[in-house]
Amino acid sequence: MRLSGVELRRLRLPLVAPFRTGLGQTSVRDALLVKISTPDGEGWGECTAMAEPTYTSEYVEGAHHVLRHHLVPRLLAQPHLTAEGVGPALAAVKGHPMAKCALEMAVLDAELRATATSLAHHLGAVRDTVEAGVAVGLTASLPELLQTVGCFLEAGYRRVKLKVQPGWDVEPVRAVRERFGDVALHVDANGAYRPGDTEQLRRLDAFSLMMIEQPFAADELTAHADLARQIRTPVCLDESITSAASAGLAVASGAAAIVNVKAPRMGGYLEARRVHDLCRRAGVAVWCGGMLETGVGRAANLALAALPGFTLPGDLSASDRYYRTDITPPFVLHDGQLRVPDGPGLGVEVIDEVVEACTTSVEHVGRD
Ligand code: NPG
Repeated sequence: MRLSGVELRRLRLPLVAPFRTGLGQTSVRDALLVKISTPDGEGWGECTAMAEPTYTSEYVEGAHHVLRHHLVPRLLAQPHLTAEGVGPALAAVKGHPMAKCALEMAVLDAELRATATSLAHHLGAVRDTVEAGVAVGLTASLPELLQTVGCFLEAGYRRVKLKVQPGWDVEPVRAVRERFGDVALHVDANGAYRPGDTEQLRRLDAFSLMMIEQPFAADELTAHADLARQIRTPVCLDESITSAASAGLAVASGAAAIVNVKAPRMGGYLEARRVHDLCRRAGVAVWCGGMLETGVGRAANLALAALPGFTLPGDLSASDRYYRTDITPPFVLHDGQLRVPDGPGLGVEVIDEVVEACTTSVEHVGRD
Protein backbone atom coordinates (compact mmCIF):
# COMPACT_ATOMS: atom_id res chain seq x y z
CA MET A 1 0.00 0.00 0.00
CA ARG A 2 1.02 3.61 -0.36
CA LEU A 3 0.10 6.23 2.24
CA SER A 4 -1.77 9.25 0.99
CA GLY A 5 -1.71 11.12 4.27
CA VAL A 6 -1.35 10.91 8.02
CA GLU A 7 -3.36 12.76 10.64
CA LEU A 8 -1.76 13.54 14.00
CA ARG A 9 -4.46 14.23 16.54
CA ARG A 10 -4.15 15.24 20.19
CA LEU A 11 -6.97 14.46 22.60
CA ARG A 12 -7.62 15.61 26.13
CA LEU A 13 -9.05 12.74 28.16
CA PRO A 14 -9.62 13.25 31.90
CA LEU A 15 -8.97 10.12 33.98
CA VAL A 16 -11.71 8.92 36.34
CA ALA A 17 -9.16 9.32 39.16
CA PRO A 18 -5.56 10.55 39.25
CA PHE A 19 -2.98 7.78 38.68
CA ARG A 20 0.07 8.39 40.87
CA THR A 21 3.37 6.54 40.58
CA GLY A 22 6.89 7.35 41.74
CA LEU A 23 7.30 8.92 38.28
CA GLY A 24 4.59 11.53 38.78
CA GLN A 25 0.85 11.91 38.68
CA THR A 26 -1.47 11.78 35.66
CA SER A 27 -4.96 13.27 35.97
CA VAL A 28 -5.63 13.97 32.31
CA ARG A 29 -4.25 11.95 29.43
CA ASP A 30 -2.85 14.05 26.58
CA ALA A 31 -3.33 11.28 24.02
CA LEU A 32 -1.69 11.34 20.61
CA LEU A 33 -3.47 9.35 17.91
CA VAL A 34 -2.44 8.78 14.33
CA LYS A 35 -4.81 8.01 11.50
CA ILE A 36 -3.37 6.94 8.17
CA SER A 37 -5.17 7.15 4.85
CA THR A 38 -4.44 4.75 2.01
CA PRO A 39 -6.26 4.02 -1.25
CA ASP A 40 -7.50 0.79 0.44
CA GLY A 41 -8.81 2.42 3.62
CA GLU A 42 -7.81 3.97 6.92
CA GLY A 43 -5.99 2.80 10.03
CA TRP A 44 -5.67 4.08 13.59
CA GLY A 45 -2.72 3.98 15.96
CA GLU A 46 -2.04 5.34 19.44
CA CYS A 47 1.18 6.81 20.79
CA THR A 48 1.35 6.08 24.52
CA ALA A 49 4.03 8.63 25.42
CA MET A 50 3.03 10.53 28.55
CA ALA A 51 3.26 14.27 29.12
CA GLU A 52 6.66 14.04 30.82
CA PRO A 53 9.76 11.97 29.98
CA THR A 54 9.84 10.24 33.39
CA TYR A 55 9.00 6.61 32.49
CA THR A 56 11.39 6.49 29.55
CA SER A 57 12.86 9.38 27.58
CA GLU A 58 9.79 9.73 25.36
CA TYR A 59 7.10 12.34 26.01
CA VAL A 60 4.10 13.39 24.00
CA GLU A 61 5.40 16.71 22.63
CA GLY A 62 8.63 15.06 21.55
CA ALA A 63 6.74 12.14 19.99
CA HIS A 64 4.51 14.54 18.09
CA HIS A 65 7.57 16.39 16.79
CA VAL A 66 9.48 13.30 15.71
CA LEU A 67 6.38 11.89 14.01
CA ARG A 68 5.72 15.14 12.15
CA HIS A 69 9.27 15.86 11.05
CA HIS A 70 11.12 12.54 10.89
CA LEU A 71 8.91 9.46 10.94
CA VAL A 72 5.80 10.28 8.91
CA PRO A 73 7.82 11.75 5.98
CA ARG A 74 9.81 8.48 5.79
CA LEU A 75 6.65 6.41 5.58
CA LEU A 76 5.06 8.73 3.03
CA ALA A 77 8.13 8.21 0.83
CA GLN A 78 7.64 4.42 0.72
CA PRO A 79 6.11 3.32 -2.61
CA HIS A 80 5.09 -0.12 -1.27
CA LEU A 81 4.49 0.02 2.46
CA THR A 82 3.65 -3.04 4.55
CA ALA A 83 3.33 -3.36 8.31
CA GLU A 84 6.48 -5.53 8.33
CA GLY A 85 8.23 -2.74 6.44
CA VAL A 86 7.42 0.03 8.94
CA GLY A 87 10.26 -0.86 11.35
CA PRO A 88 12.92 -1.04 8.59
CA ALA A 89 11.62 2.16 6.97
CA LEU A 90 11.99 4.02 10.28
CA ALA A 91 15.22 2.38 11.46
CA ALA A 92 17.41 5.32 10.44
CA VAL A 93 15.71 7.34 13.20
CA LYS A 94 17.16 6.21 16.51
CA GLY A 95 14.93 5.61 19.50
CA HIS A 96 11.35 6.91 19.77
CA PRO A 97 9.76 3.45 20.00
CA MET A 98 6.35 4.73 21.18
CA ALA A 99 6.07 7.08 18.20
CA LYS A 100 7.14 4.28 15.83
CA CYS A 101 4.70 1.87 17.44
CA ALA A 102 1.79 4.23 16.76
CA LEU A 103 2.59 4.24 13.05
CA GLU A 104 3.08 0.48 12.87
CA MET A 105 -0.26 0.00 14.68
CA ALA A 106 -2.05 2.22 12.17
CA VAL A 107 -0.49 0.41 9.19
CA LEU A 108 -1.39 -2.97 10.71
CA ASP A 109 -4.95 -1.75 11.24
CA ALA A 110 -5.33 -0.56 7.62
CA GLU A 111 -3.58 -3.59 6.11
CA LEU A 112 -5.56 -6.14 8.13
CA ARG A 113 -8.88 -4.35 7.55
CA ALA A 114 -8.23 -4.61 3.82
CA THR A 115 -8.00 -8.41 4.12
CA ALA A 116 -10.67 -8.75 6.85
CA THR A 117 -8.16 -10.26 9.27
CA SER A 118 -8.05 -9.48 12.99
CA LEU A 119 -4.81 -8.35 14.61
CA ALA A 120 -5.24 -11.13 17.17
CA HIS A 121 -5.38 -13.77 14.44
CA HIS A 122 -2.48 -12.14 12.59
CA LEU A 123 -0.27 -12.18 15.68
CA GLY A 124 -1.12 -15.81 16.50
CA ALA A 125 -3.73 -15.53 19.26
CA VAL A 126 -4.84 -18.75 20.89
CA ARG A 127 -7.64 -17.43 23.15
CA ASP A 128 -10.62 -15.17 22.75
CA THR A 129 -10.67 -13.73 26.27
CA VAL A 130 -7.85 -12.70 28.56
CA GLU A 131 -7.70 -12.34 32.30
CA ALA A 132 -7.81 -8.70 33.39
CA GLY A 133 -5.37 -7.20 35.87
CA VAL A 134 -5.36 -3.81 37.51
CA ALA A 135 -2.52 -1.47 38.43
CA VAL A 136 -3.04 0.52 41.62
CA GLY A 137 -1.06 3.73 41.98
CA LEU A 138 0.47 5.17 45.14
CA THR A 139 -2.15 6.43 47.59
CA ALA A 140 -2.00 9.00 50.38
CA SER A 141 -2.71 6.43 53.11
CA LEU A 142 -3.12 2.72 53.82
CA PRO A 143 -6.91 3.01 54.35
CA GLU A 144 -7.21 4.67 50.94
CA LEU A 145 -5.11 1.88 49.39
CA LEU A 146 -7.27 -0.83 50.99
CA GLN A 147 -10.43 0.87 49.85
CA THR A 148 -9.13 1.20 46.28
CA VAL A 149 -7.96 -2.42 46.11
CA GLY A 150 -11.27 -3.58 47.62
CA CYS A 151 -13.26 -1.78 44.92
CA PHE A 152 -11.21 -3.38 42.14
CA LEU A 153 -11.55 -6.87 43.63
CA GLU A 154 -15.27 -6.34 43.95
CA ALA A 155 -15.39 -5.31 40.28
CA GLY A 156 -13.89 -8.71 39.42
CA TYR A 157 -10.17 -8.08 38.92
CA ARG A 158 -8.23 -11.16 39.95
CA ARG A 159 -4.73 -9.78 39.90
CA VAL A 160 -3.57 -6.55 41.51
CA LYS A 161 -0.31 -4.75 40.92
CA LEU A 162 0.78 -2.24 43.56
CA LYS A 163 3.19 0.57 42.84
CA VAL A 164 5.99 0.63 45.43
CA GLN A 165 8.93 2.86 46.21
CA PRO A 166 11.33 3.29 49.15
CA GLY A 167 9.15 4.14 52.14
CA TRP A 168 6.00 2.61 50.57
CA ASP A 169 6.59 -1.10 50.14
CA VAL A 170 6.45 -3.64 53.01
CA GLU A 171 3.63 -1.92 54.92
CA PRO A 172 1.21 -1.51 51.99
CA VAL A 173 1.91 -5.06 50.81
CA ARG A 174 1.37 -6.42 54.32
CA ALA A 175 -1.86 -4.44 54.68
CA VAL A 176 -3.25 -5.74 51.36
CA ARG A 177 -2.24 -9.34 52.20
CA GLU A 178 -3.81 -9.13 55.65
CA ARG A 179 -7.07 -7.67 54.34
CA PHE A 180 -7.48 -9.59 51.08
CA GLY A 181 -5.72 -12.92 51.71
CA ASP A 182 -4.08 -14.76 48.86
CA VAL A 183 -5.21 -12.51 45.98
CA ALA A 184 -2.72 -12.62 43.08
CA LEU A 185 -0.45 -9.71 43.94
CA HIS A 186 2.64 -8.19 42.45
CA VAL A 187 4.61 -4.98 42.96
CA ASP A 188 6.12 -2.54 40.50
CA ALA A 189 8.92 -0.16 41.47
CA ASN A 190 9.55 1.62 38.13
CA GLY A 191 13.26 1.58 38.95
CA ALA A 192 12.89 3.40 42.29
CA TYR A 193 15.42 1.28 44.24
CA ARG A 194 19.21 1.18 44.23
CA PRO A 195 21.29 -2.01 44.18
CA GLY A 196 22.15 -1.36 47.85
CA ASP A 197 18.46 -1.82 48.78
CA THR A 198 18.56 -5.62 48.53
CA GLU A 199 17.85 -6.16 52.25
CA GLN A 200 14.69 -4.07 52.07
CA LEU A 201 13.54 -5.86 48.91
CA ARG A 202 14.18 -9.23 50.57
CA ARG A 203 11.58 -8.32 53.20
CA LEU A 204 8.95 -8.59 50.45
CA ASP A 205 9.72 -12.34 50.22
CA ALA A 206 7.40 -12.85 53.20
CA PHE A 207 4.31 -12.03 51.12
CA SER A 208 4.35 -14.61 48.29
CA LEU A 209 4.27 -11.98 45.57
CA MET A 210 3.99 -13.12 41.96
CA MET A 211 6.90 -10.84 41.12
CA ILE A 212 8.71 -7.60 41.76
CA GLU A 213 8.80 -5.55 38.61
CA GLN A 214 11.73 -3.32 37.62
CA PRO A 215 13.25 -2.64 41.05
CA PHE A 216 16.33 -0.89 39.58
CA ALA A 217 17.06 1.47 36.70
CA ALA A 218 16.62 0.20 33.15
CA ASP A 219 20.34 -0.30 32.45
CA GLU A 220 21.09 -2.17 35.71
CA LEU A 221 20.96 -5.68 34.23
CA THR A 222 23.76 -7.05 36.38
CA ALA A 223 22.20 -5.65 39.56
CA HIS A 224 18.88 -7.29 38.64
CA ALA A 225 20.62 -10.63 38.06
CA ASP A 226 22.41 -10.30 41.43
CA LEU A 227 19.15 -9.46 43.18
CA ALA A 228 17.40 -12.42 41.57
CA ARG A 229 19.97 -14.72 43.17
CA GLN A 230 19.41 -13.18 46.61
CA ILE A 231 15.62 -13.01 46.92
CA ARG A 232 12.84 -15.56 46.42
CA THR A 233 10.35 -13.20 44.73
CA PRO A 234 10.73 -13.54 40.94
CA VAL A 235 12.21 -10.46 39.24
CA CYS A 236 10.30 -9.09 36.23
CA LEU A 237 11.74 -6.50 33.86
CA ASP A 238 9.78 -3.75 32.13
CA GLU A 239 11.79 -0.61 31.27
CA SER A 240 14.95 -2.70 30.63
CA ILE A 241 13.35 -4.63 27.77
CA THR A 242 13.38 -2.51 24.63
CA SER A 243 13.77 -5.18 21.93
CA ALA A 244 14.15 -8.90 21.34
CA ALA A 245 17.93 -8.38 21.62
CA SER A 246 17.67 -6.82 25.09
CA ALA A 247 15.18 -9.49 26.16
CA GLY A 248 17.64 -12.18 25.06
CA LEU A 249 20.38 -10.59 27.15
CA ALA A 250 18.15 -10.17 30.21
CA VAL A 251 16.96 -13.76 30.07
CA ALA A 252 20.42 -15.22 29.43
CA SER A 253 21.97 -13.23 32.29
CA GLY A 254 19.32 -14.29 34.79
CA ALA A 255 18.14 -10.69 35.23
CA ALA A 256 14.55 -11.47 34.23
CA ALA A 257 12.53 -14.48 35.34
CA ILE A 258 9.42 -12.79 33.90
CA VAL A 259 9.08 -10.15 31.17
CA ASN A 260 6.51 -7.36 30.86
CA VAL A 261 5.89 -7.14 27.10
CA LYS A 262 4.79 -3.59 26.36
CA ALA A 263 4.78 -3.10 22.59
CA PRO A 264 5.14 0.72 22.60
CA ARG A 265 8.40 0.40 24.53
CA MET A 266 9.72 -1.93 21.82
CA GLY A 267 8.74 0.05 18.73
CA GLY A 268 5.69 -2.03 17.87
CA TYR A 269 3.59 -5.16 18.07
CA LEU A 270 5.76 -7.13 15.65
CA GLU A 271 8.85 -6.69 17.81
CA ALA A 272 6.68 -7.47 20.86
CA ARG A 273 5.74 -10.76 19.21
CA ARG A 274 9.44 -11.52 18.68
CA VAL A 275 10.06 -10.87 22.40
CA HIS A 276 7.15 -13.18 23.21
CA ASP A 277 8.57 -15.89 20.93
CA LEU A 278 12.04 -15.61 22.44
CA CYS A 279 10.74 -15.76 26.01
CA ARG A 280 8.50 -18.69 25.18
CA ARG A 281 11.43 -20.66 23.76
CA ALA A 282 13.40 -19.85 26.91
CA GLY A 283 10.52 -20.86 29.21
CA VAL A 284 10.14 -17.32 30.56
CA ALA A 285 6.56 -16.22 31.30
CA VAL A 286 5.40 -12.90 29.83
CA TRP A 287 2.46 -10.58 30.45
CA CYS A 288 1.15 -7.54 28.67
CA GLY A 289 1.92 -4.11 30.10
CA GLY A 290 -0.30 -1.07 29.72
CA MET A 291 0.10 2.71 29.48
CA LEU A 292 -3.39 4.03 30.24
CA GLU A 293 -4.38 3.37 26.63
CA THR A 294 -7.61 4.51 25.02
CA GLY A 295 -9.70 1.83 23.33
CA VAL A 296 -7.40 1.96 20.29
CA GLY A 297 -4.21 0.90 22.10
CA ARG A 298 -6.16 -1.32 24.49
CA ALA A 299 -7.55 -3.30 21.54
CA ALA A 300 -4.03 -3.93 20.26
CA ASN A 301 -2.84 -4.97 23.73
CA LEU A 302 -5.69 -7.45 24.09
CA ALA A 303 -4.75 -9.01 20.74
CA LEU A 304 -1.14 -9.36 21.89
CA ALA A 305 -2.13 -10.78 25.28
CA ALA A 306 -4.01 -13.59 23.52
CA LEU A 307 -0.72 -15.17 22.35
CA PRO A 308 0.19 -18.49 24.00
CA GLY A 309 3.17 -17.28 26.04
CA PHE A 310 1.11 -14.65 27.90
CA THR A 311 0.48 -16.94 30.83
CA LEU A 312 0.18 -14.22 33.49
CA PRO A 313 -2.57 -11.56 33.70
CA GLY A 314 -1.45 -8.19 32.37
CA ASP A 315 -2.14 -4.53 33.09
CA LEU A 316 -5.28 -4.92 31.01
CA SER A 317 -8.25 -3.32 32.66
CA ALA A 318 -11.73 -2.43 31.51
CA SER A 319 -12.03 0.97 29.83
CA ASP A 320 -13.81 2.42 32.87
CA ARG A 321 -10.70 1.87 35.02
CA TYR A 322 -9.37 5.03 33.35
CA TYR A 323 -12.06 6.68 31.23
CA ARG A 324 -15.69 7.60 31.80
CA THR A 325 -16.13 7.92 28.03
CA ASP A 326 -13.64 6.14 25.82
CA ILE A 327 -13.11 6.90 22.13
CA THR A 328 -14.21 3.36 21.18
CA PRO A 329 -17.05 1.25 22.57
CA PRO A 330 -15.79 0.34 26.04
CA PHE A 331 -14.06 -2.89 26.99
CA VAL A 332 -16.05 -4.38 29.83
CA LEU A 333 -15.14 -6.97 32.48
CA HIS A 334 -17.02 -10.26 32.34
CA ASP A 335 -16.17 -12.53 35.22
CA GLY A 336 -12.70 -11.00 35.47
CA GLN A 337 -12.04 -11.41 31.74
CA LEU A 338 -11.88 -9.08 28.75
CA ARG A 339 -12.88 -10.12 25.26
CA VAL A 340 -10.17 -10.11 22.59
CA PRO A 341 -11.41 -8.09 19.59
CA ASP A 342 -11.98 -10.36 16.61
CA GLY A 343 -13.09 -7.84 13.97
CA PRO A 344 -10.83 -6.75 11.09
CA GLY A 345 -7.68 -4.84 12.04
CA LEU A 346 -7.69 -3.64 15.63
CA GLY A 347 -11.30 -4.77 15.76
CA VAL A 348 -12.64 -1.56 17.29
CA GLU A 349 -14.41 1.37 15.68
CA VAL A 350 -13.43 4.85 16.81
CA ILE A 351 -16.45 6.98 17.74
CA ASP A 352 -15.99 10.14 15.68
CA GLU A 353 -18.21 12.36 17.86
CA VAL A 354 -16.26 11.48 21.01
CA VAL A 355 -12.95 11.98 19.24
CA GLU A 356 -14.06 15.38 17.92
CA ALA A 357 -15.31 16.47 21.33
CA CYS A 358 -11.96 15.62 22.98
CA THR A 359 -9.67 16.92 20.23
CA THR A 360 -7.28 19.74 21.12
CA SER A 361 -5.38 19.80 17.82
CA VAL A 362 -5.29 18.05 14.44
CA GLU A 363 -2.49 18.18 11.93
CA HIS A 364 -2.52 16.64 8.45
CA VAL A 365 0.76 15.51 6.96
CA GLY A 366 0.64 14.66 3.26
CA ARG A 367 3.06 13.96 0.46
CA ASP A 368 4.62 17.15 -0.92
O1 NPG B 1 -3.24 -0.05 33.42
O2 NPG B 1 -2.59 0.82 31.56
C1 NPG B 1 -2.45 0.62 32.76
C2 NPG B 1 -1.28 1.26 33.46
C3 NPG B 1 -0.36 0.24 34.03
O3 NPG B 1 1.06 0.88 35.79
C4 NPG B 1 0.86 0.87 34.61
N1 NPG B 1 1.72 1.37 33.76
O4 NPG B 1 5.06 1.34 34.77
O5 NPG B 1 3.92 -0.01 33.59
C5 NPG B 1 4.05 1.06 34.18
C6 NPG B 1 2.89 2.00 34.24
C7 NPG B 1 3.02 3.34 33.66
C8 NPG B 1 1.90 4.02 33.34
C9 NPG B 1 4.21 3.95 33.47
C10 NPG B 1 1.96 5.27 32.85
C11 NPG B 1 4.27 5.21 32.96
C12 NPG B 1 3.15 5.87 32.67
